[in-house]
Amino acid sequence: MITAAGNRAVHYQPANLAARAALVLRDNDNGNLVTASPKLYPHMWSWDAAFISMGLAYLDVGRAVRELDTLLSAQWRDGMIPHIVFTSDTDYFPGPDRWGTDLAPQRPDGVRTSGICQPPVHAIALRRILETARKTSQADAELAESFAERAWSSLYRWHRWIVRHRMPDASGLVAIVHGWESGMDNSPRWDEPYAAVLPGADLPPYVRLDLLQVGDPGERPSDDEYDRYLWLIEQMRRADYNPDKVVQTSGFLVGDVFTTALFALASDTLAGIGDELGAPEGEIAELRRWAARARAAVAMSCHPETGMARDRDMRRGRWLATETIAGFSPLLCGGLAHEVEQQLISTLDSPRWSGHPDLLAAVPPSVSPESEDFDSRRYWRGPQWPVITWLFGWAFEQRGWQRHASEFRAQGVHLVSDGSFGEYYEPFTGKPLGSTNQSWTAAVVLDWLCGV
Ligand code: 2M8
Repeated sequence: MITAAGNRAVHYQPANLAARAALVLRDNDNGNLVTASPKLYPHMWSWDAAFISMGLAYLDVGRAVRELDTLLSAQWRDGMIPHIVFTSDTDYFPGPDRWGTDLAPQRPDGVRTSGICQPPVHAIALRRILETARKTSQADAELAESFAERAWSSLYRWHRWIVRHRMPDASGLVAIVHGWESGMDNSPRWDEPYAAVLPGADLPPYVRLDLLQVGDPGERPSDDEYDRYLWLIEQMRRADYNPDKVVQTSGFLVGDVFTTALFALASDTLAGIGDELGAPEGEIAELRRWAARARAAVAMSCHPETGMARDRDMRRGRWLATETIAGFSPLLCGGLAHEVEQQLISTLDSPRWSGHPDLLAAVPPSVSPESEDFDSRRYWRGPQWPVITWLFGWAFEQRGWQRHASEFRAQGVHLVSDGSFGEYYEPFTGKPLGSTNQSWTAAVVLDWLCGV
C-alpha cells in the first residue's frame, strides 16, 4: 500500500474503509475479547478495550458490552482496572509469569493480569456505546442501558481507586508508577524520570519478543528503556503490588497531566451517566468534585509563558516541560482562562503542530516536528496516533468546538485511508508503523465514519 518512495498508492472510500475496519475487529476477536492487534499484542489492553468496545457498538451492541464485561471481570478487588488481561497466548513479553501478580491479595479470581493500570477512558466509551445503541433500536438501547446500570459502580470504584491511591501530593495530578501506565510508553515526557531509574544487577534476564513482530527496531523503544521498564516491574513485585507501597518505593513516580485530564473528563462523563441512571447522588457529587480537582491540577501545571501543560516528576519535585501532545491536555478537560485557552488552540493549529506544512494529515504528531526530541518513526516520539486524534476530536465536540472536531475527524480519516489500520503513522509520508490491523485504530475509524 506504500510505494518505495513512501507515497500511499491506495485510498479507500469511506464505505469500504468502514467495512475493512469491521473485518479487523472480527479477525482479532477471540469471542470474549478483541486482542489489541493480531500478533504484536495478543491480549486485551485496558484503554484499547475501551476504544474497541466503542467501535464494536456499530457492529453489535451485545458484543460491545461483552468486551467491557470481560475487562471489568478482571478488575482488581480494590478497584484497579489492570492494564493487560492475558489470553493464553505466549508470544508477548512480559507475560503473566514475569508480572507475577498471582499472589497479590487484591487480584481477581480466574484471570491473569498485569499489575499496573492505564488511562481511565472507559466512561467515555460507555457514553459512546449508549449514544450508538440509542440510535439503532429500542432493544439495543435497553441492552446498553442495563449494562450501564451494572457497570456504573465498577467504574465509580475504578475512579475512587485512582483518587485513593494515585493522587499522592498537593499538585492534584494523577501519578503513574510506570511509563506504560500513561499509554505513551517511550514519550520524551518520561526521559528525565527514567534517567533516574537504575536497573539493579539482579534484574532477571529476559528476551524481548516485540522486535520479532516489528521488523525495524527504530519503530520501538530501545533496549535501555526496556531494562528500565522491567526493573520497575521487579520493584512492584517486591512491594507485593500493594498500591501504596508501590507509590512509596517505585523509582518512577510522575504526575501525568494527560491521564489527569482524561480522569477529569471521564469523571464528569461518568457523573452524567449516573444522573441518567439514578445512581447514588453522593457518589455522583464525589465524581464531580474529583473532576474539578483534576481539572484545576491540569490548569496549574501550565507553563506560564507557553501555556503548555506539564508533567511533574514527583520524586524530585520538578516540572517536566517537553514539547509533546500532552501539553494540550487542558483542551481535553477545560479549566483554563479564555485567553490562555485561545493561545493553546493557536499553538495546536500552528506550524509547530497540526499546521506543519509537511504533514500528510493535519493532526498533531505525538511530539512537535520542531522539537529536538522528535523522531518521525519511533513509537510515541513523533508518529501520529489515530486514537489520540480521536480523543481530542471527541473532547472538542463536547466543548462545542464543531469546526475543530470535524477537521480532526476528516484529517484522521485521511491519515488512515490507506486501509492498513496502522498502530501509528509516519507524519510526513503517512507510512503505517508498528503493527497493522491494530484494533483500536479500526475502532476509531468506525466511530469517525459511522458515528456522525
Ligand atoms: C503499547 O504498550 C505496550 C505495553 O503496555 C507495549 O508496547 O508492549 C502502547 O502503545 C499502549 O498505549 C497500548 O495500550 C498497547 C496496546 O496497543 O501498546
